[in-house]
Amino acid sequence: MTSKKQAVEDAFVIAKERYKELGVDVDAAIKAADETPISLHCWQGDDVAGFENPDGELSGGIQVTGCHPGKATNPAELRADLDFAMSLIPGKQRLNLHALYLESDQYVDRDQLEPKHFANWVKWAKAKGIGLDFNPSLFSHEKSAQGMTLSHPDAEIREFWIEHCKRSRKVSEYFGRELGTPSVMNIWIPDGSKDFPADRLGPRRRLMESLDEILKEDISREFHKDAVESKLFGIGAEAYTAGSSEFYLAYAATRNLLLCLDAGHFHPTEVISDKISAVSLFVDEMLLHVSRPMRWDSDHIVLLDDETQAIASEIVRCGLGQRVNIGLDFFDASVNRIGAWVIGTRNMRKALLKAFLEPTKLLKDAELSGNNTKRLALMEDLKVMPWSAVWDYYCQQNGMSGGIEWLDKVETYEKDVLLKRG
Ligand code: RNT
Ligand code: ZN
Repeated sequence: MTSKKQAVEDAFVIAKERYKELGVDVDAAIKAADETPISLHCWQGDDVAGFENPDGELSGGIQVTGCHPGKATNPAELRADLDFAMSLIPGKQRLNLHALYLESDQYVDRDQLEPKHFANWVKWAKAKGIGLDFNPSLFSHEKSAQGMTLSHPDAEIREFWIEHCKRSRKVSEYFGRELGTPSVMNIWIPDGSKDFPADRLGPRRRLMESLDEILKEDISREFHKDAVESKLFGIGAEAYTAGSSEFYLAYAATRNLLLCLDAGHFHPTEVISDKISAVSLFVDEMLLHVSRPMRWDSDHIVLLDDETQAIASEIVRCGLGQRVNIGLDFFDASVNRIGAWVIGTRNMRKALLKAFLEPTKLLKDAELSGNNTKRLALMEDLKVMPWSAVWDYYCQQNGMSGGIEWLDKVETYEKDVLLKRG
């Protein structure tokens, strides 16, 4: 009987032949998929709680549901869980941190944040050889309780959040300097209104002015990059959000910032895969929050579904690998949180591999020559090409299985580690 390892290799050889017929260089595709960084979001590990005030309430119109036991309750636990999750996912990874995940013996308010509060994260990232990304946290705080931060009519409250964002840029710059890879810092604010506002312009003007103030100091892109994230609505901000799509698209384009596209932040039939090409013509770089909205901005775990595939395919077809930063943004507390990271991140990586395995030129040639029958036939045929044999081989090369062998390990970890947490 052939060993499992041999079977994976045999299937790979056959798959390679099939792709060769289409002119696809499988080894190059594996390499490209492997080297595309995916930034894991720390907040899947503890339901967006963080360490500033772990018992505080999550607010700002976002919601985590579920009560699966064993969430990380301190930095050591979160890093252990991340180490474990990351060991089950192939390819280049980064970690995306929120300001809430600071470490200090005393309470540190948001306007007091300093790079030193993240020294342990930097040490950890250095040891792993990965980059860090960052986010100021403008929610879960008494000064955001009215659902307004940078657009608040009270100048004192705006000042507080401006200071928080300025300090966050310093933390982000510190990440970039220490780790030798720029940190992408994403500003998302919950600002909005539950019911129809009388003034839609005022908050947007104040938001624009606050952002301009935050961005005053020039920081080299070698270390730090600023991104802004739009949103259609939030819980309690159903009628209006100050930072809408038009607002931030124009803002990013005029201030030379990165635009963050979150898959759950648009009208239900709108998809970010269709926005990437358009935005690429006017904005240098993008950040993606790959997520899965279900009926609303529900932040479900990323699936290998049509939209995840379309996002990856757009990045590859448009040749935007260097200009699109891939981040994840989902939080599900109804399943094992490490399993959530592993499933969602592996799905993103699978989508990238499938995208790189595509004979893009064949498709585009068919389209250009007006042969849309061939285009459709090819696209459909690609769905049943043996990409999973390539995936299995790729995982095997990385010392892991392409299937769900990781699940046994996660279940053991749950029993031995997670369920023993207080
Ligand atoms: C909220 C935004 C934002 C957050 C994270 C925690 O709707 O998507 O990106 O999910 O910053
Ligand atoms: Zn997001």
